[in-house]
Parts: sequence; structure tokens; C-alpha cells
Amino acid sequence: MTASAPLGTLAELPADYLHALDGQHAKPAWPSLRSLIPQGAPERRTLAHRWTYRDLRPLLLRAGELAPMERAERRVLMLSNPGLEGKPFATASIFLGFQVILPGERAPNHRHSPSAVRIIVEGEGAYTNVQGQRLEMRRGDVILTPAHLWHEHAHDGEGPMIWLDALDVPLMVAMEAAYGSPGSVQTSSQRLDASQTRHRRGGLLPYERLGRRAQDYAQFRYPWAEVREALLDLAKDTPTGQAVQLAYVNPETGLECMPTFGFSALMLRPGEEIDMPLTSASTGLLVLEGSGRTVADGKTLTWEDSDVVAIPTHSRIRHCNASARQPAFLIQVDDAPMQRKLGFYQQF
Ligand code: GTQ
Repeated sequence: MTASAPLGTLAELPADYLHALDGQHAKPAWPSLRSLIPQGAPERRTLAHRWTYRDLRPLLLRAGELAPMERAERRVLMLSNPGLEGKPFATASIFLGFQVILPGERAPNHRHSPSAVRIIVEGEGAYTNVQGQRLEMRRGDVILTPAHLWHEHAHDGEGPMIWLDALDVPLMVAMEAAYGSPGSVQTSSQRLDASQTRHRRGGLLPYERLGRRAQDYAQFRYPWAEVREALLDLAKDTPTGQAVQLAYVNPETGLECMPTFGFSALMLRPGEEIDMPLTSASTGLLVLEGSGRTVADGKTLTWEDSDVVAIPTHSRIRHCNASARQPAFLIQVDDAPMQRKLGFYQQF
């Protein structure tokens, strides 16, 4: 049989047979097999799309007036991909949302089955408490809130504090496993987080950790200042045309920092154009610095500071830095870790 042989249709089946199947809550697979599992490439509804921070920011600030924290719990604008028919997801598997919290506010303690990661966009003086650990939020920092861990956000500084949330909510919803519970206010310690102490530098571990079972989350915060510096140094030893990209990993295992999503920082050198590998993963990008464009399967998305880009699975991706003088920096979130764990990830 050839790959393209047409399969039987519903219309060919006798009405009484279809009626009998209905009565048993069963369906024939062959008429819909090709739509369930298309041949050659998956059907993708997600569109390559860019959200502009300049347009979203005023709407986010207005949410601050319209939705007091007591009525919001989390004041978030969800990025809803125009291909996903109103679903509040950036790609089929990645939830992205801008969250805002105002001076003196507290987003109450809770926990949930979806994992969350925050990438800080603007403001100073806010922090997230995760399981009693205080994690300072500064622009570009990546902060982990893994599944089922207690977390609350608070802002003692001035001006609005804004960050991008990435959650694996779409997978949790598909698995009918998304739920959360409220908690009482955390008492957080004033201790420095692990990125400033036990995991201050790659290649070094506290001696007492040798031979111990690795912690699932040895580090909750990855300060941007360190990552930016590391990218500039990596660039010195990376051939032109090859991505200057650093993965956020658990320093005790060397593996991706979260089970479902991968996070990485990407530097585009002045004038650089980079072809990314074609993979089965879907991707989100947050622009931290610079301006440029991303071409995904031929569609061009221009971007600048704090814009967000979503790209469907199986896309040909090219990133271009528009500046001939300044580098551009982006944070990437992708669903490669979950695909890898489920055994179907592909790089072509
Ligand atoms: O900060 O815990 O964007 O619970 C959506 C749901 C953020 C959070 C979101 C959440 C959170």
C-alpha cells in the first residue's frame, strides 16, 4: 500500500452501522486517521506571531486600575495566539502572560500543578517567595516556580513591576490535571538565593554536595547580569553563523532547569543572522535588548525591547539582528524537554 492511498470515508458506511456505533460510544478510526495523524508533517494551528510591548504596556497598567489584587489574585494579560481560536495560549503547549504588580501590593500565596517561570521585564523592588525563599526580581532574571511549590509575589519598590510568565498550563489542561490551592502568607528568610551563594559560579559545587542525590531544583533564580556576561564571553569563542546560546540548567544535574520547558538565552552579534535548527518544538521569545526580526517559515516578525514572539512546532527559524553596532539579547522558552521526555522530540 502506498502512503497516499485514500482511506475509507464515513459516507461509505451504512447508516445502521454508524447508528449502532453511536449507541456504543465508539467511532471508526479510518475515516479520520489522516486528520488525527497527518502524513509527513503535523497540522499546526499556532501562527508565528509577535506581541508588541509598547502596545500591551498601557493595557497592562490599566488592568492595575480595573482589577484590584483582591479581585484578580494574579493580574495577568494572557497572550492568545491568533491561530488558536481564542485559547489563551501563545503556542499549543506554552502559556505566556504579562503580569503586573503595583507598589505595596501582594499577589497572594498559592500553589498549583502547572509549573511557572518568570522572566522579569521592568521595575525594581519586587520579589517572589518560593517555599520561604526570597527571590529578588531584576530585569532579565529567570525565576522558577516548579509544580506544587508555594509562591507569592510582593512589591516594596516604586512604579509598576512587570514580568512575563511562562506556564505549562496547556499540557496540564489537556491532561485534565490543572488545579491549584490557596495558602497563607509566607514567612520568607532574608537569605541570599543560591545563585549568589551555593551556585555562584558554573563548575563549582559546595563540597558537601559531592556524592549526594541531586536536588530537583538546586537554584530558583538565574540573574540576568551573570547570563549576559557569560554570553559576551561565549561569543568570543563561537564561529559566526553559529548561535551564541546558553541553556539554563540545574547546576547539580547539568540537565534542563525545568521538567517541561527549556529556557535559554540567545545573543545575536551586531548584524548577525542565525538559522536555528529545525525541530519538533514550539518556541516563545522575549526580547531583552536590541531590535531585529525573526523569520519563521517565511513569515517575518520584527521586534524590539520587551516584545514577545511565538513560533509553532516544526518551523524554519532565522533570527536577524537589525543593528550593525549593538548586540541583541533574547530569552527563549521551548517545549523540547517535555517532548524529549515523552520520547518524540526530533531535530531534523
Ligand atoms: O504567578 O502564580 O500567569 O498562578 C498565571 C497563573 C501566573 C502565578 C500566571 C498563575 C501565575
